[in-house]
Amino acid sequence: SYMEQELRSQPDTWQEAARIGAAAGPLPKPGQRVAVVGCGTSWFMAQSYAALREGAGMGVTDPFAASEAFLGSDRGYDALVAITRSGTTTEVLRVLDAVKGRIPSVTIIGDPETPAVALSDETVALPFADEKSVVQTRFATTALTLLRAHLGADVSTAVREAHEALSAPVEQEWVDAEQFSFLGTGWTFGLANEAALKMREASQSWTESYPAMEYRHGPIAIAAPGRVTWLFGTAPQGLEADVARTGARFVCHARDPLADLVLVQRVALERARARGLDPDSPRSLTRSVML
Ligand code: F1P
Repeated sequence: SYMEQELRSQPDTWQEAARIGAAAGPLPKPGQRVAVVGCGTSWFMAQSYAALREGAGMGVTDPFAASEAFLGSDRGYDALVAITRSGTTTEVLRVLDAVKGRIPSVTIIGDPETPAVALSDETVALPFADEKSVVQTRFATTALTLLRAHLGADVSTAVREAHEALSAPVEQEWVDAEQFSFLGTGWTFGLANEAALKMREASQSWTESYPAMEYRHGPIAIAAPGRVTWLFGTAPQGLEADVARTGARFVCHARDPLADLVLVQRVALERARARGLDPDSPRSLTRSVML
């Protein structure tokens, strides 16, 4: 499948992104107030980038689902970043139209020849990470890798551990599980949202996602034997024991969280196969969602 080919190429496209990320001129400068928008997977990458940029002390960075962006008020943003693989997503185009003349700098991360780019000032293109599949894998993670590199992170560990995630076993318990809850904190909350979406899109799986400590405030009520609680990053104290008491399987790997997302993409693929689904033709989805 395209999905498998594309997800397997991620370590290479990440390496390429790391090379160009540090010098990507059109991205926001330190100190600027930034809004980041996208839909679906691209929104979740916006969430991760926003947490990373604020965490790096680069300035206020607010992520929005493009459909729910700040349009009614002027919040004084210096720059807008829109993440969009297709460059044709209706809600993204509406934001770009609405901020014209109100936000001084608008940058698209995506394809260079699209309606989105026509409505923006600058583009960061990732042609080597474009995809044929409906379900996004490498475009999103490569965009986030570029952004990590631009924020000064050394992504060589992520690249190495993505290789390792591609050869790690996909456990039968994950293929058979009835339900998954994905958890994260800070920038890995966006990855948890993305992991949950990947499993829904590719394999019709029942999944949920929460900030790690929010999970204890209600959602843990559905944790039970035969279900999986999968945490990206470092486990907050006490969480593993709480999950263990429910009988759910607790999963938390000591690898770069973005590399661990690669393993979840493989779980989604294996679950699709086990159910006789074609991951390249997800139910009710199209490659770009337009009105
Ligand atoms: C984003 C998106 C995907 C989703 C589906 C439809 O599109 O919503 O996240 O998985 O494939 O498109 P884009 O704006 O990044 O092209």
